[in-house]
Amino acid sequence: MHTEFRYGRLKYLSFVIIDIACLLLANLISFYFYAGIKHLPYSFDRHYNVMMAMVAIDAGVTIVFSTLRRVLRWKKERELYESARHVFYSLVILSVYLFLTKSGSDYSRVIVLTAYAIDYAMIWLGRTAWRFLLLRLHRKSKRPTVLLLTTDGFVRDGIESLREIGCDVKYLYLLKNLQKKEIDGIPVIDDIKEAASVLCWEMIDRIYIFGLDHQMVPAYLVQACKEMNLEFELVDFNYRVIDVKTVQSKDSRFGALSFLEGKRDIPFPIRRAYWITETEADLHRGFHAHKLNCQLLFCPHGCIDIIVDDGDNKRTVTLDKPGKGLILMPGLWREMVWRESGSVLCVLASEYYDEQEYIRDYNEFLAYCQKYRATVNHGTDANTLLTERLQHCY
Ligand code: T46
Repeated sequence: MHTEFRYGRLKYLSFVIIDIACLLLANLISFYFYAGIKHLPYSFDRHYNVMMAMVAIDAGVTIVFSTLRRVLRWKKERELYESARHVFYSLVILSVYLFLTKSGSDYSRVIVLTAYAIDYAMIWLGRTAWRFLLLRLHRKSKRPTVLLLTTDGFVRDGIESLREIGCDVKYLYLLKNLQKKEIDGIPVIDDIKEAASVLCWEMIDRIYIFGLDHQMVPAYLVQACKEMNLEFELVDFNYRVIDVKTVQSKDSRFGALSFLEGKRDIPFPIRRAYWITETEADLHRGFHAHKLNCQLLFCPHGCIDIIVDDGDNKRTVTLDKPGKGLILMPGLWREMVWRESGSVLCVLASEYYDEQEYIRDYNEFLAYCQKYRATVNHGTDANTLLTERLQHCY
């Protein structure tokens, strides 16, 4: 609840006040129906204590059972469910309270039950109407506001790519944050629950993923987005050359040490590592694409060309030093050409070896690209094959 409150203080409080106002009004209506207008003050005086208990319980239920979590963005069916949950818990707690204080017989049960029944209808209507109003009043900026989900290694590229497509990056969520509070003036959120609260209460328009395998998207956020009817979007990313951090020893006899860190440099879970050795110059390998497998290639010794083909364009990346890496996301045809004999190719992969997941026929690969370009329509900047994989998030 505190994260909800932190990012939407006034909005959150306004919902609490509406709930309490609905409850008080429901009680008055219930007195009226039960005792009639003449006896209203009398019924009111008699029920004052229990009504105050109901108000206290109402506020307590909101806090303890988080019945307002994501209220601003949730769907209509969820409104019905959460309102029912709220009233049900309140009723149960009130019954226990009356039972323990042995004061149940002091109040009319019909009034209490009718009040809760009316309260259910009223908070449902009240929350819906208030939410509608708040969303209407929310002034949309010309550029869509975005929460960007990425890794440390890609954050600047991600911000840049989003700016290029006209988005305003309001918050960052990094898979492994190096205790940075902000990057380029954009606040970094540490906690996944806070990220979900920001999306809700600050009414962020979109959530973008830059360069992550779908398995790296936190399940909590996937669930939260589902609840808020918000879909993940992608900024284009199908391959990327990265700098592998390298520590060069002062004394040249000690050589150099290069290292890669999961979640920071590698945007997918590592399930497999393999390396290709004992090679001759001008060796050609590869000639396939992957449907799921994400990989990071590097050459700690020698020189190897990697020809990357996305079905439309071919690019060559030369891995000629240990401090250079190439990330290949699925849906890319690759060919490796050994420029020097004895060159070593090392690969970190997101999937276990599975021949079914390879596409080894080039025409089949082109048809595969074509199929997704034709069927997936998910924003102009998103790579269609990546988008397809992102469906796994849901
Ligand atoms: C890729 C490039 C960069 C296994 O049994 N387990 C494994 O983990 C791998 C990678 C391969 N194999 C077997 C399958 C074949 O019988 O090793 C044999 C050679 O495999 P392949 O012809 O696929 O090797 P390359 O060099 O063409 O491709 C490899 C990877 O397979 C591929 O994923 O992207 O390196």
